[in-house]
Amino acid sequence: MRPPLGRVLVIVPTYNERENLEPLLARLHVAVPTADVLVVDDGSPDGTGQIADRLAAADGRVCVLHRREKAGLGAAYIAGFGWAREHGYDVVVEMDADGSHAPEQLHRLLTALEEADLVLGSRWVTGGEVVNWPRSRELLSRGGNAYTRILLRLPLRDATGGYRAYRRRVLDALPLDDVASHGYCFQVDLAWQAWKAGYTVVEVPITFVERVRGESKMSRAIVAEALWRVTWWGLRARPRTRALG
Ligand SMILES: Nc1nc2c(ncn2[C@@H]2O[C@H](COP(=O)(O)OP(=O)(O)OP(=O)(O)O)[C@@H](O)[C@H]2O)c(=O)[nH]1
Ligand SMILES: [Mg+2]
Repeated sequence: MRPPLGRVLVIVPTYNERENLEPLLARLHVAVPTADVLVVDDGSPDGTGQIADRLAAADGRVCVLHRREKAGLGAAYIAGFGWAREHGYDVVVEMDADGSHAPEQLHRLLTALEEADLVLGSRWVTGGEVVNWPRSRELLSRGGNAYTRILLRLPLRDATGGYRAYRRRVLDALPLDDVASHGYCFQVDLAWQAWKAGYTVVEVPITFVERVRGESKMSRAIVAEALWRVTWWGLRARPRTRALG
């Protein structure tokens, strides 16, 4: 039976996630058997794309979008969103491949989406938590979110997180072709645009577990991009906000 929300597509972007993809999809199929999956692989040198093809051949719920080279998380999701729209999905979920986003908690996001347009899995609301993060990483995430909240006046605790569920109408309305953000700020960008457009954005607590296998793609460049873009958006929006207020 389909959930009342309609057809659900979980997009999983991958770059060198050879050890993580198969166990993640196995967990997802158990947790939400009605959800379909789109793996968006950016030509992973470690063969993740071939593993995804094998999983797709064995299970009709899985499809793969192969992209030639590593072009960043944002671009992978934009391509995945386009695919979801072409294939008529009603709900689109973002989920990392590394196991940090528990498929077992997806039902929380989908339940909340019944009363919302965009649901963010949040580490920094009551009940949310992070497992196995060094203090430095926690400070970076909390600090980045506080900066975003203040500068953009965006009333969200975890706008940088990447475990979320969109209703199709939000993706239809946002100017996805113009989104230039790559890393974490891609997540901020979409949450901010959805919120500015008047959509209902809610947060539900999640338990985020640091990756156990494979390498992080987090880099100084990703943090720097988030910092300058959020600062730029905030400064650009401020005079207008004041003039309106
Ligand atoms: N297709 C694609 N996927 C990417 C790219 N960069 C990262 N990913 C995937 O995006 C997800 C998040 O990347 P991670 O490396 O886990 O980044 P992170 O969660 O911020 O960092 P850690 O907490 O250290 O794991 C993972 O599924 C990655 O494989 C990219 O350029 N292209
Ligand atoms: Mg990760």
